Amino acid sequence: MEQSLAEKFYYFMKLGRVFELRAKEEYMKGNIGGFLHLAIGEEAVHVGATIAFDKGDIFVHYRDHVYALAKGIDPKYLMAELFGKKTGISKGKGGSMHFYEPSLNFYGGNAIVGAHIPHSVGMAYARKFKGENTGVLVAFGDGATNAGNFYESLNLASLWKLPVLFLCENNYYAIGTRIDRASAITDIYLKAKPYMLSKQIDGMDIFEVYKAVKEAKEYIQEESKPYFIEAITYRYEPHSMSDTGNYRSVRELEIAKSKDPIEKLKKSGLLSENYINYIDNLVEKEIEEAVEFAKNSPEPEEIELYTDVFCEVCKNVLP
Ligand SMILES: Cc1ncc(C[n+]2csc(CCOP(=O)(O)OP(=O)(O)O)c2C)c(N)n1
Repeated sequence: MEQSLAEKFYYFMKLGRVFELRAKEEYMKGNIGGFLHLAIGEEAVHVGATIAFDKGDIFVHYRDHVYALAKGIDPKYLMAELFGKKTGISKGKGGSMHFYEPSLNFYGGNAIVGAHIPHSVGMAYARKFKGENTGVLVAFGDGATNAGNFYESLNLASLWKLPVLFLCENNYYAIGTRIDRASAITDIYLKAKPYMLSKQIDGMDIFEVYKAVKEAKEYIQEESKPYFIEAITYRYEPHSMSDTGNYRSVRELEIAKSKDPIEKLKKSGLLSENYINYIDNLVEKEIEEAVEFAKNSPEPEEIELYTDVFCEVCKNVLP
């Protein structure tokens, strides 16, 4: 059990890292436009949580690539989305921040900080109302927990006993602002404590993330109550491609990288050298194919500018 899980973790963390390193390269070449937020260093949280949450609904912020890959979306369609191509997972219209695949219960990719937290609570309400018991997970950064809608969401989820797991990725920064310059409470899980069960975990250890999310999922489903996890993590890259990242010292980065989740998993002794080499080669090949697919895909047609912009069903809501 441990070994097969470890193998799955390694595959998805490596896939995520190679996907993002390649996306960075293609961005520098001008093949990808708009924003690009990388999650390199945070893979244990993104992969561990997604796999542990299994078939439930997942809402994430703009740092969405690794979550989408771990949810099982083909890297080809994700890379094509970054390239703005018709074959992209959101028809090439959303780009990096708007991956979306409702058939896999993956609801983005959201660009506005914290805006998806109330959406996830709405989804949990709808699921409960319909008697569906799959659970909802919402992931966001530490910066998002300073916004008003974060507290409104905790309040309603607690008041209405909704099965939602709030997952905060505390990577210490909101763009270039360090957590202690923006938040009066820096142990983020304490912000949720008055509302629900809440804990802090090591987000660089994928087994710890997996175990905590799995237990939380069982709890929210069985009790129909919300739960909060703060995962301590770190992003190695600047906030986005347009950020120089010069607000962090070389030493700070070195310390963070010494806790690398992929290296940590390798050292667990659960993976054979053969398996690691096999996956390393496989992932390089998969990402190469994804880039070729993206390059060779057509641009969206002009008419796409007008599709999926307004909700057709909603037209009938107002008289
Ligand atoms: C409502 C809103 N305000 C500001 C921004 C600009 N912005 C984009 S990301 C970001 C920082 C958010 O940091 P955090 O929630 O910690 O997530 P992280 O990027 O660290 O993963 C800000 C201020 C935005 N997108 N939306």
